[in-house]
This record gives sequence, C-alpha cells and structure tokens, in this order.
Amino acid sequence: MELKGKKILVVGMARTGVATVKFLAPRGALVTATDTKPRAELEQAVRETAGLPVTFHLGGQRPEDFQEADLIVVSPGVPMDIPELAAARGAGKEIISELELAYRALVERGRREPILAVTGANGKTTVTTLLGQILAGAGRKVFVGGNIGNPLIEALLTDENFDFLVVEVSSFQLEGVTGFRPRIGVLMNITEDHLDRYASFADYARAKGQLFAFQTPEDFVVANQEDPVVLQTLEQVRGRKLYFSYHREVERGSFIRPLAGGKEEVVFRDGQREKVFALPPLTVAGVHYRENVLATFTVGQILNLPGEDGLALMAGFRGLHHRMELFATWKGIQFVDDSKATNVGAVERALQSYPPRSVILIAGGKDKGGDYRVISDLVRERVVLLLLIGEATEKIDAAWGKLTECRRAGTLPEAVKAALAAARPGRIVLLSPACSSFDQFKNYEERGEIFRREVGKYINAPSANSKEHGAGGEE
Ligand code: UMA
Repeated sequence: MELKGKKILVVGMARTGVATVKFLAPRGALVTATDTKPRAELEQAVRETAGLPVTFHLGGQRPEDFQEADLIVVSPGVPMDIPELAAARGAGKEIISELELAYRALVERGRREPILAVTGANGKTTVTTLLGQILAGAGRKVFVGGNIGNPLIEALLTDENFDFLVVEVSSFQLEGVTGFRPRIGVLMNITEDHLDRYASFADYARAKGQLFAFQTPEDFVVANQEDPVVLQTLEQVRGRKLYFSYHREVERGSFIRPLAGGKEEVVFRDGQREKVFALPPLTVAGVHYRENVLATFTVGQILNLPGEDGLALMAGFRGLHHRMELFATWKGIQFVDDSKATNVGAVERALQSYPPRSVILIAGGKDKGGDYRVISDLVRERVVLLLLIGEATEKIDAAWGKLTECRRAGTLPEAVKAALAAARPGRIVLLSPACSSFDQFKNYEERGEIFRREVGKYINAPSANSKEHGAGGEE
C-alpha cells in the first residue's frame, strides 16, 4: 500500500481520525480530513494535527472529496451507508476502517507481533484489559488498544515494537475490514446491540463474524460455548476453535470444575492433554466475569503463559470503571455505576447479580433499536423501582413500566433524587441504562461521573448524617 502521493480521505475527526491523520500525513499521503461537526467543535483535533500537511473540510461532508479520493478511511462512529460513502462505493472507491489500515501497515512493515483481538456484545473491554495485564505480568511488552479507547493505528505512531498487540474490536470497526487477520480472535457473546445502525440482528452478528473471516487454520478462535448465536456465527470459520464454558466440560478449551468443599479448578483441555489449576476466589462476582476469566485463560494457555499467575491476577482484578462499579455504600444502601451498560444484555448481567426486589434501577438514554422485553422477567423479579431518563423513556416504559413501580424522572439528577427518597438499607441504586448516552451526555463516562456527583451531593450533605459512611468509594 503505497502512501506517497495517494489521495486519502479520513472521515470523522475524533480520536480515530486524528491518529489516522498522524500516521498518514508524515508518510507522504495527500490527506483530506472531513467531519460533519464545525471547526469550533473540533479545535482539539485541529490542534493535535497542527503542522501536518492535511486539508480540513469540516462542518459538512463534500461529495467531491469522496469521489476524488483513492482511498477512504472511515472512523467507527461513521455509518458505512451515509450517502457520500454509498456513492463512493458505487464509483468503485476503496473504503476501509482504521483497523484495516493499521493491519495493512503492520504487515507491510514486517511487524510480526501477534494480534490478539477480542469482540462480543459484552465483556470485550474486560477481557482486553485482563489479557493486557496477564501478558504484562508475564513480562511481555504489550500494546492494548482498539475500541477500548486508543485506536490500533496508534501502535504505528511509535518506533517501539511490541511482543503482542491486544485489540478490542467493535462491529463498527469490522464493517470496514478486507484482510484483518488476528492470530487469536476471541468472541465473547452476541446479544442485541446497535440495532439503530444495523438493519437486523443477523447483520450485526455477521459484522462480528468478520473478525474471523481472514483467519487460516494456523490461527485460533476462542469462543463461548454457551452462546448459540456465537456457535452459529463460527460455523464456517477456518481458524482452530477452542471453547470456554463456565458450567460444563468442553473438548477443546477451558472450563471450571467444582470440587469438594466449595473449591474449584480450571481445566484447559486440548484433545487428550489436560492442564489443571486451582481457581482462587474471584473478587468480581457473577457468571459473566467467570466467562471473561475463562476466555482470557484460554488465550493464555494457547500462548503458554503460566496458568497460576494469570489466574491469581484475574482473581484480584477489581473490575472496570463505570462497569458494575460499587462506588459508595451509605446507610446500608449500595450505589453502583454501570454507565457502560449501553445495551439490554449488559443490564441483564447487572440485574442477575442482585437479590429479588432489591434494585432501584435508573435506565434510559438514546435508544439503540433493541428489544427491552427480553429481560422482562428479570426486571419484574429484581427491580423494586424503575426510574426512566432520556429519549428512550416512552419505549422502556412500554416494555417494563407495568412490571414494577415506574416513574419518568426525565434527567439523571431527578432520577437520583427520586432514588434517594426510595432507598432503604439493603437496596441497590443502580445506573444501568440499556441505552447509549448521547441524548443527554457527551459519552458514558460523563454520564457515570454525573451520577456519582449527584449521589455524592446527597450522601455528603451535612443533613445526610454521613459521618458513619462517606461517599469515599468503599468498593
Ligand atoms: N462523524 C462524521 N460523519 C458522520 C458521523 C460522524 O463526520 O456521518 C464524525 C463525528 O462528528 C465525530 C466523529 O465522526 O467527530 C466521531 O467518530 P467516532 O464516533 O468513530 O469517534 P472516535 O473518538 O474515533 O471513537 C471510535 C469509537 N467510537 C465508536 O465506535 C462510536 C470508540 O468506541 C473507540 O474507543 C475509538 O474509536 C478508538 O478505537 C467507543 C464506542 O462507543 C467507546 N464504541 C461502541 C461500543 O463500545 O459500543 C462500538
């Protein structure tokens, strides 16, 4: 892929676009960067790329930029079917994602670091993080990036070579791949998400399957045995398949075996060969974390990493920020920030962790086209009060409103106020929105921070008699 003199259009100028421009422009490509947002909202992007030879067309997308480009590199948040891209595709233009660009550049530079790629509707950020940690713990130099926050192309902005590239990959990034081939691809689960972008659930599942499309029999697939959609998606893949299951034995892969006295062991089985390790008690509770541990452990075994050390590290892991994060306990009430729960599957995981009729659930935001009713039974059983916020209020009310006491709070501060009024010892005030945040917030992080701040206002107020329990983040 000769870059010198090639006209490349970078679409989207947030984190991915900026890194892409930083890679392309110094290597002689003739780069145009476009974004629908006006320049005033993209000051940081312009600042970060200052001094580089790049033409900005901001505040809208000009069809001629798409028609004149030799190659178009699209940010994950830009839908592949916007009219400008559809027309460019019609004109035979090559359109790829930043993930594909990074992959091609790595291959061309003879960079041989194995790529370990993780996808799924839920759990992928945790597994990516855990993989990074167990590799680093085993003394390997590792780049951790992708959907987790820093695009893979950033691995090419440094002269450093890594031992491994661990990449969290989203379905959006996979829409624009034509050759991306991870050495090990991990598929955690496929449940409804992003149906505001995909025509159907099948389309979304197909996008996830692209992670394995270019693998050969020398590569590995690590997948969840318990998810029927995962199994179906992987029917045709050529990589060597290993599975994990939290509650039954698998032929090839990893599983947990219960022992007498409540103890457990983890077994890695590869045909006749079996390796067995004691499973230490895990700090993070729940079935889903066990799946994350097993997926990570399986990858570790493929790479011959020491099993005990990896399991000890994962047992001590305390979870991710804004993901089922218990950030305060006050007067026997627990406050849990699960702002990263942007789909129904994630709320399901959260609710499964709590006793019946114990949860005051704050949900809502920007609807993503999924079906909320799939977890109706769980909502009826676990949620004692449902507080709705944001654009999706109507739709969630229609699905869950009659299953438990439900109030339309409108905004997050109002919801927190109502939650505090109804909270009693033993109850859990849980922000687990089932929606994206973009109707009322910049992103899920901001939503989580505002939740914490609002909770803090009440429990730290002098009248709240908070001497006994501050909001000091008891976790
Ligand atoms: N834009 C256009 N034209 C359009 C649509 C958008 O110009 O038609 C512009 C927007 O005005 C904006 C830019 O494109 O300036 C946004 O691009 P982006 O959303 O791709 O933003 P990045 O900062 O590059 O973030 C992306 C991922 N975002 C999405 O997938 C929506 C980040 O994942 C990822 O961390 C980052 O690349 C680095 O790889 C976030 C995410 O929400 C966390 N991911 C989804 C999820 O996890 O559910 C998939």
